[in-house]
Amino acid sequence: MSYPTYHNLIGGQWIPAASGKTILNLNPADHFDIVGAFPSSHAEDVNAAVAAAKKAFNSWRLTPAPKRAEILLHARDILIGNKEKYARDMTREMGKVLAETRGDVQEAIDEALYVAGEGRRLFGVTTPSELPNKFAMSVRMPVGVVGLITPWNFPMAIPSWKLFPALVAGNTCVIKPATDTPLSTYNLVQSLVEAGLPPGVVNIVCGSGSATGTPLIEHPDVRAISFTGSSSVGSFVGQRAAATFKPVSLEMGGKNAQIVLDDANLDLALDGALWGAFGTTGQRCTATSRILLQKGIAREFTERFVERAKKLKIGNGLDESVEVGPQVNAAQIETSKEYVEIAIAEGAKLLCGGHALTGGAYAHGTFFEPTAFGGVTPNMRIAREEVFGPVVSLLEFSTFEEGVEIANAIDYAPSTELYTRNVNHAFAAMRDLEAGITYINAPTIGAEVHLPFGGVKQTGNGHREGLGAIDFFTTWKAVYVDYSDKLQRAQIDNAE
Ligand code: UN1
Repeated sequence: MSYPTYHNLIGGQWIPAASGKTILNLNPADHFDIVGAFPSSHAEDVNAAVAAAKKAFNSWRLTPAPKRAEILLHARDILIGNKEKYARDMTREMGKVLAETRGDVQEAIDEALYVAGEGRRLFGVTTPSELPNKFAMSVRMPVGVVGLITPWNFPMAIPSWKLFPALVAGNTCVIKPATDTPLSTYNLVQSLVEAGLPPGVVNIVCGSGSATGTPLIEHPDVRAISFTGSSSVGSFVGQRAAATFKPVSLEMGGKNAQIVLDDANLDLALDGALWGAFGTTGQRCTATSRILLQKGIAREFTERFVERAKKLKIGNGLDESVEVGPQVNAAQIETSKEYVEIAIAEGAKLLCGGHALTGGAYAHGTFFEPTAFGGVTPNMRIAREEVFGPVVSLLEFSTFEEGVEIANAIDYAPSTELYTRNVNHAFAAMRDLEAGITYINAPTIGAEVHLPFGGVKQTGNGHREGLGAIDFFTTWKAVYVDYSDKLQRAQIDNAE
């Protein structure tokens, strides 16, 4: 089968990796469908990309921010025009169903509009000086060359969350997309190039985390790193970046809880649970992986949930009737299998699913059945560790307070939700659930681009995408202008 070969983007040129080697990008629904060959890059490719970004920084930082923002707006039009094509490309390389990949492209479209507005804001603050005839202000400055390392589960949205705010703030970028899904990053960057982005402002280097990501993190000319991925890799990224005192934004794992109280609208809670647990085949850091059921509704909810989970149509995401696509690769299938074994060994009850699908239409892909476990207790590993697959645990509790306590007794916390009709419990949950996001009567997935996105505890290190990204991609500079025409010594000449 013939397939296209892609190169790195360095200083506006498409250049093969110095190694001459490539990594194949396969369709997880059909491994005979090769999406393309992408460069297998190493330190020398990274060095060239960083040098190009450093060179471009000199003029990009001096381009007025409203002009930088206009390029984002043009890119947005190009994304809108190509939305269907880019969604299909994404389903082919990542597997999630078309409705979701359209949503992923839409998230980049939304991000472009939101962040372009920052081009005419990027507000700083002025404040009175303590001395007469002296003016004081705080202005946002770009950081410089930034390194962006992005995951495969939101192959266009997450790169856009990082690239667009970094660019509008005047930084230049080197992006390393996940090896499973580089094409969507190419499509995103192509939209910027067509919109008029100058050469070298965004550079793409493809390759593995160890060969490509590590030299990017360690490069002395890279001033900040933004990473989304697993907690184990994130811990490595944070430690390596700390060696050269680079600011690093980490967005990592989840074990998100949906709490359903006895007074909830059960139909709504069921819709939310199925979408939260099995949307994107469970491969979101915001996916619902624990459903906490108050005792009064636990039995009915469980029966109805399992009945509906069994009926979900699994298959190739390009088929519009399919509800659950494949997992992204064989390693993810192994993790799902491993956690099914762990849960059974711990005494949890397999309610549905539990197997990889291998025969017939599934023979050439990496498919896993929507899987639910009942009788799960909070201390079991299946209730504590991230699976990142279509595997959900059902737990029971008695009181609202106990539900919140179980939801909070976990190391990872991007997103939580509560289904209830009781306004007092809703407001208590908004205050007491430990998470970056709390939903009331809505699933754990579905964050909008203009709110802060990120988690607490081991999900992140305190930074936020969306509202908050500009804070990460700028650095404050204090500026004082003394127009007194004499030396004025702060803290001394004006002292009592
Ligand atoms: C992720 O899982 O890493 O809120 C991102 C959501 C999406 C983004 C998820 N808008 O589920």
